[in-house]
Amino acid sequence: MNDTFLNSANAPYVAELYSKFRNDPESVDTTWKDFFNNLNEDDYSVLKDFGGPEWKERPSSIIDKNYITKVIKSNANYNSEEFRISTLDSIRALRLIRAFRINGHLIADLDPLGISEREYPQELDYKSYGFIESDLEKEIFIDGSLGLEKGKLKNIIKILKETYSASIGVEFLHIQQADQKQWVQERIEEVRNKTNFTNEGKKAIYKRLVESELFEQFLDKKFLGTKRYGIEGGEAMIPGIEQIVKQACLSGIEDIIIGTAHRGRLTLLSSVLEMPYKKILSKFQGSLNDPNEVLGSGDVKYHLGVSADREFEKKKIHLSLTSNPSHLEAVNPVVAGKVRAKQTLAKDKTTDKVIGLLIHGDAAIAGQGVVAETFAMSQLRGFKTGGTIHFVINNQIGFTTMPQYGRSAPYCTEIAKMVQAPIFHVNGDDPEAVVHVCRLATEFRNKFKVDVVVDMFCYRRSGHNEADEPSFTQPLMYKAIKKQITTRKKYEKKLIENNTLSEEESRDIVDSFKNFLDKEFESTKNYKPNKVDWLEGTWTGLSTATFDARRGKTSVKEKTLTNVAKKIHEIPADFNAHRRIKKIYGDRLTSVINGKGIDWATSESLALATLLDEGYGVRISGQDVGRGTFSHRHGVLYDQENENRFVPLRHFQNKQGYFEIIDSFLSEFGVLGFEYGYSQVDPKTLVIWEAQFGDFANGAQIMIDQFISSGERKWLRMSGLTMLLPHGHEGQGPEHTSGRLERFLQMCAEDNMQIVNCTSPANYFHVLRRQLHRNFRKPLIIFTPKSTLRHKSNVSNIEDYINGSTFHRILTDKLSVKEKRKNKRLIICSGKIYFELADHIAKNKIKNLSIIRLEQIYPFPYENFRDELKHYTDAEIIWAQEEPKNMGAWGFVKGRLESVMQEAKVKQEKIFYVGRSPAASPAAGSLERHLSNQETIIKMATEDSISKIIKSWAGISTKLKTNLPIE
Ligand SMILES: Cc1ncc(C[n+]2csc(CCOP(=O)(O)OP(=O)(O)O)c2C)c(N)n1
Repeated sequence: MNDTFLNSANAPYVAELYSKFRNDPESVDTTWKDFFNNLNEDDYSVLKDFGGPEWKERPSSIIDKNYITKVIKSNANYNSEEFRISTLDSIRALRLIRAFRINGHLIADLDPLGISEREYPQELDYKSYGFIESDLEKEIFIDGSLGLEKGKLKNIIKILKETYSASIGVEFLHIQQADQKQWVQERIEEVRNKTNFTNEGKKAIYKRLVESELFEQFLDKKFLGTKRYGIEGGEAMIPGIEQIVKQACLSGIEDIIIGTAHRGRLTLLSSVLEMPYKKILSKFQGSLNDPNEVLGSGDVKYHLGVSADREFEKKKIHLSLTSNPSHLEAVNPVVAGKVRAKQTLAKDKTTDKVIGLLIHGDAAIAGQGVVAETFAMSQLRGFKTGGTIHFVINNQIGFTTMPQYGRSAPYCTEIAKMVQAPIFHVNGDDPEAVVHVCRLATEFRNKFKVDVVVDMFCYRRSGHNEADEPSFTQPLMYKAIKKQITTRKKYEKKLIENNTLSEEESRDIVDSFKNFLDKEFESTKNYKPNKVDWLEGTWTGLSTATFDARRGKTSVKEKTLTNVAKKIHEIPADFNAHRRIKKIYGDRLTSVINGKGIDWATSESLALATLLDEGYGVRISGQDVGRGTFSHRHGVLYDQENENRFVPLRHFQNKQGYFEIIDSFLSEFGVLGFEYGYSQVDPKTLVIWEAQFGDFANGAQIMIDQFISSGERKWLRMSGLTMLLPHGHEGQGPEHTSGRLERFLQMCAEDNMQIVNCTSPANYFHVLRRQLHRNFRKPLIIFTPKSTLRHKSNVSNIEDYINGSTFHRILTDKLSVKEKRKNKRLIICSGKIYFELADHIAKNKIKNLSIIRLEQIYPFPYENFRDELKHYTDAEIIWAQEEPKNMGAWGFVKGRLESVMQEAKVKQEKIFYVGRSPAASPAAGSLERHLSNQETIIKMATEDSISKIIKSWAGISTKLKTNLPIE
């Protein structure tokens, strides 16, 4: 009888009949014709899958046409009514199976509280397919699906529920890659999505649960009301993460960089990173012995970064938990950047040695845009890391906001589908299931090198923090939570019931851990933390910054400069570069050889090439940086015949540092975070991020606030990240004008970063090289030119690059002291306006006037100014800027300059302002207005008397009908 029904041999027969029918309905027997005609669209697609899903390779015996014909000929029953009915049953059952694979997760038992209401989807009801109750006992052929040739309908449903709708719900059929889909399906169906743990394995899970539950309880008791964002209700995360670490280690991964949410961080530190309990406890007691506290301004306990070495079966793995700000999810791209840098340093091209692990909250992963940015970069050439493992502590609430008000999609993980990541939803009250999916997720990442997500449904036993009263806003949920037995106790009961654990044993485990905690608490009294470990590994040899001029040795030998220049401007003979680029490259090289007129872009490539020549690495990323937004860089050339790329700095000589130049995707927050992370791992690579226009850095403000400007103080982690922000008033309207210099300056304190606005290519050369030629690292923000990239005076000569030349924090006119003293007016300015002032002065032959350019605005060069201002004690001193008065450097420099003027004994007490009036928008919309304003500023600064300048301000104030000074 077997042969008469659908099986792997005759399934292709039906499929073939069907395809014949599709081509020509008359070509098949009339009863088959009726049969096919009566099927619906879904049935058709199942028919197409007969013999296995389309992605699966079929055994050759099945697709062998001769074999099929033989089988068919030897059996007359193929055309019988009985065969047709059994085929129809098979089609229905296979449709049901498919429905479970797609949507079985919708009825999975995911919520430990069981309070979320869900409808039973019709498509998961066997009756929707035309089966009736009595069919449950019917034997149905299912063509090898679920590993079965045939089975009773009720058994098929049972297997489906176990596999797709028990404690685990899997979303994977959105994946387009056939092999990935097949892998997930096979891995879960062959074991019914369950690992049969050994007794030892079960006890290990139990111990982790004990540790997390009891440690949090202990903290609660000892430090009542202190915020710690406990994991209670989501304890299964700990054995889950432990499994990820173990599996990763056993498969050869040597490093995991972890970014985590606030929730459960302390238990993660103690249990997975094995940070001594006494150390955590001493933090709670506010230990002042901790060098981390003494050097920096410190941070709260649940933000600190830590690293640890773990060992499994004699294999070692290094874990580093990245310090993070409170700003949820902001750490994600930082982790990705760190992973990429570690992979590069370890020459881990196949991404088999270093991985990223991100732990999220459910509200945060659904709400924060940076999550999408991090997924979006996960497979891009310049940013990919071979897949991140994501773990969501889905406690079904965000502070006081319920999921239905916190996201538009049914799951919080929907965003992961943008990269077709498989998503394993799992009930956090089934710790074995959590560990099982964590293993699958790790194996999946390691096999396919793409992102994967575990979404652990759990609950939050207390309020948002331990001092919060949750029933103000979620009274019903918290009634249910009060009644909820802990995950550990539930699991303990299960293990005792199935004789894995005796009651005595469990009591022993609990008691001995309690005693251990008591002892650890006791020993905090004598606890002395170890020295700060922040300058080890790749940071060895570096130290903290000093307060001298800190020039670094940045000049190079003339021979080196010209040699390097020749190599980086050489275009291979067989590469068809664009005609104009050949000319540009030729002109650049000539300028270096002649030692005259070296422009901005040439200077930049010389700075990078000389660093590479010295063995340092360089990485530049940002939108369209290869060519350069202003078509000035040409760091990547394209063959005009075949579009092949040629990156001159990448291979200009055999022995050189690693160079990457990456046209980033259209993100600022994510990319800047990534580059910051990269810079934290590798201090010997100059990491540069360039904004398309400076104003777009506002999209990355979170990175600037929480990491770049404050990271060293908060977490003692230095970064030499360099940001290039094109900035300047050029009549292009409010946007594209301002890199918001004022905001950066407002954040400057405690030597946290460097703000530079260079007006000479040589100074740009030195400031870039200086980043790696000192024994400390500081973020460097450079406000860069746009139209003045090509200004005739924005060029340097070779002597400014060689023979001990250095970066200059201020640039002064080349005048003798006598000439300086004679000058009646001194204009101090910063950036592009210098060229306009100098042009106007030259054109109009204006005499008795000097200009000082402030090239490094922070750290403010007090001493240089003091020494220089001594020559201008009788002069009128003006600050000129093109930005509106409430923007640019004015607010920052005014007080500083006045205090230096006082020190230099300058007669004038207050510095005069010449520039645009305060404005809401950075620049005027029309070009005419811009030009006329610009002209007024230039003329006022160079020609108008001081009394006229003062009057003009008074005029504005009258116009505004206010007596208040306009400041
Ligand atoms: C960007 C940002 N916005 C707001 C907050 C304040 N905040 C801290 S935790 C939290 C709720 C987070 O919910 P969820 O991600 O579900 O994690 P849970 O606290 O439930 O573990 C909020 C709104 C923050 N830290 N970061």
